[in-house]
Amino acid sequence: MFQRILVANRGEIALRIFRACREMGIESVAVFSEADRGAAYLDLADQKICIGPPRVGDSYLKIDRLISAAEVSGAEAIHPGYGLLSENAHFAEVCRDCGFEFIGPSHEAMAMLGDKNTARSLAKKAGIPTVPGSDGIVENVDEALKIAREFEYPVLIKATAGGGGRGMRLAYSDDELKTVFVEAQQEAKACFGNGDCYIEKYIEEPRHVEVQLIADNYGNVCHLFERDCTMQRRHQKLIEESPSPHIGPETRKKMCAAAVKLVSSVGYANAGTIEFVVDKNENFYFIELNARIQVEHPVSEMLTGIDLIKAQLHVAANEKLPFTQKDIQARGHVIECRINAEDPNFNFAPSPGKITALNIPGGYGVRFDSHVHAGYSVSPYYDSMIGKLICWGADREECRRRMIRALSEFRVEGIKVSISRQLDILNHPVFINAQGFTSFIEKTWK
Ligand code: MV4
Repeated sequence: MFQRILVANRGEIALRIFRACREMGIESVAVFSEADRGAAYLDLADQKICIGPPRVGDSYLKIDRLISAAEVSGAEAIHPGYGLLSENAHFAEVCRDCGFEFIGPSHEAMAMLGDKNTARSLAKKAGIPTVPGSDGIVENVDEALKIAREFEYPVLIKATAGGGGRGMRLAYSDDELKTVFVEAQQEAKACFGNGDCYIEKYIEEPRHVEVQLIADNYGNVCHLFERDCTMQRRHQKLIEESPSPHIGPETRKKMCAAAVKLVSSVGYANAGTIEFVVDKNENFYFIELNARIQVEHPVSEMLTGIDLIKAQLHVAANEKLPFTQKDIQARGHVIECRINAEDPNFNFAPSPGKITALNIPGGYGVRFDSHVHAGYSVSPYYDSMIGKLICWGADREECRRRMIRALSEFRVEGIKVSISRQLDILNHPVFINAQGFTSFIEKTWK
């Protein structure tokens, strides 16, 4: 196992990794920008190195500075966290070429599965249900029209270099398709440097369900069941839960088996998440694979009792997974609410500033993963998420009530937070009766 790991990230996920390292007797190295200088969470690492000015492009995304920090600190491995460079295959390759273990999948697997069209083809080849649609990249509008007529509207145009909702366009008719197809290609070219798009039939009233996976270098692949992420606003997940209330045990079994089969078929190692859309008849379809640890990983940890960050470190150190699938049992129900420094009465606009007072909820079955504290200044330079409130309950209703109680205890002064909307959702009959789909929030609240 490693003696020292550099965490190429910031905030709550950096702290999450420092903590796992501390428990494993591994030294951790923090990096920070000038905007994060003095943040208390940095002192929970064993070393901290300034890597530049506040803008991520001048600090947290600077591969040369991260590698230099790893070099001078004597780190043997680098954990990318999520976001930032976590799915940048070039960064993973540079880490390896410079003699550092990248704590994640190989850069080859990352590049292959990060291309959405390739991932879709690999899923098809592995016999995983995929959405009806084009057989590969669609070159022009005429081809797009032919495919849309074959699979019937509405259809989704997706950028192969996109993901997470970026570079997606919906079309309900030939006229719409003629416009949005070109727009999608142009946006993808501008955003990702690759304008290639493919087309899928749009699964209406979709539920978004993803399966957590962890695989080692010896062919052992385990799932930690699913997470339901249907409660989203503009592709920002607000509430995640497990088990999903939208699928039954049979669908769960098939979905988790499909996820394991796909990852086993492509020789993927470390943590990953396979995303599916589920229609109202519980049919599920492969959408994409996320080759990183995700924000919502604590949901799966609280459901199964498995520490995913520690599992990642074991895999990266070329050890076998310290558990097998039969050791992994789901117990109870888990709900996670992301706590964002955003003003729900001001269209969720970011609300940076100094936290002058903070009361963090607690009690049985309540976990708060956060790097903030009273006196901490939420920076305008970075993502507005200041923490994640995760609750466990013996069943969904106990868990829902516990989350409502915990959110109601949460007190913060100096910034606005997005809690009121989450309380609205948790108290809404559509959520309580699990009748929601991905557009529920945007359709219910303006
Ligand atoms: C879909 C879909 C319905 N049909 N694909 C969006 C980003 C990526 N993570 C998966 N996404 C979807 N792909 C087909 N063929 C529904 C989603 C989806 C979604 C779409 C529009 C607006 C919000 C959404 C939230 C979750 C999933």
